[in-house]
Formats: sequence, structure tokens, C-alpha cells
Amino acid sequence: MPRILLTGFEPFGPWEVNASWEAVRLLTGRRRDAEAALLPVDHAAAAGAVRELARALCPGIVLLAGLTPDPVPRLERLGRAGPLAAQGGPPVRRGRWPWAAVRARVRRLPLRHSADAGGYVCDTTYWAALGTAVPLVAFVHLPPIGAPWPAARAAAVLEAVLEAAEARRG
Ligand code: PCA
Repeated sequence: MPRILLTGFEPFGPWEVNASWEAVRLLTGRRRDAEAALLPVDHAAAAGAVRELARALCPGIVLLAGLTPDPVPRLERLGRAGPLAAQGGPPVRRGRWPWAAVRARVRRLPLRHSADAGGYVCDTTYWAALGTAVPLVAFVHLPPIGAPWPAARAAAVLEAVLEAAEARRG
């Protein structure tokens, strides 16, 4: 069983590639203990997929990633139900991650801690993942793939965030 589930999203809007999936694929290729899942950009479908993956794989860690036009990656600390509020549960859930350990680890890479995951599918998918029993769950928003952010650098951000949680688990 993989200990770690990494998720990225399909392309959407004006983007022909989604940086999150490119980074997740690269990182998963380097690890034996991780499984990658590609999520659809649809509130209900992505939430359903992430719940089903958590149930089927029972990972100890879920790190979700998505694309944002921001120039700097963001570590999201809150997930909101938004249009999925009718599914029940609290409207806002807190991410479960050793936040301070992340700061120590990514010192050489730009990363902002954020309390607003944007209100779109990333936000609701994070909220759904936080409704599962998985002990460690966080979300990283990555900039579009381009000159300052080739896929390898985006993957390095994800890896540093992931390593902070792994160090915690020992
Ligand atoms: N970004 C969108 C949805 C999928 C993705 O990669 C978001 O920020 O909600």
C-alpha cells in the first residue's frame, strides 16, 4: 500500500498543461511509496475521487496540488466547502501538516503560507480531503509552468513540503 497519495488536476481554463500534474508526476516517479492521482476540475467529481482514493489506499499522507496564476507557490492552510456545503460538515476545515517544519525546509524556495485557497475546485477538493481520516493533509498551489517555474522546480517545492511531513512521521 502506498503511504503517500499525491494529486494534481487536469488542465482547465486557458492552461494547456496543469503545473500540478506535471510536478506530481515527476515527484511520484522518484518515489516507491507514493501514488499519483489526476483529478477532474469539477467540484463534486474531484471531491468524490479524493474520498474514494483515501478509502481505498488508506494513505498516511495526502498532498494535493493545483495550479494558480500567482507567481509564487502557496501552501494552503484552509479548505472551504463552498458549493459542496450541502454535503454537510463544517464550512471550513484546517489543513493538518507540520507548518513550521515546512518553513524550515523550503528556505531556499519561495513559498507563501495562505489562508485562502481561492474558492474554486482546489478549495473544495482540499475541504473534501480534510473530511477523511487521513492524518496528514495539505494543499500546494503552484504557478504555471514557464521560465521561472519549470516542472522540476515546481516538483522540488512539493518535495520539500512532503519531506516536512515525512520527517514528522519518522
Ligand atoms: N486550479 C484550480 C482548480 C484546478 C487547478 O489546478 C483552483 O485553484 O481551484
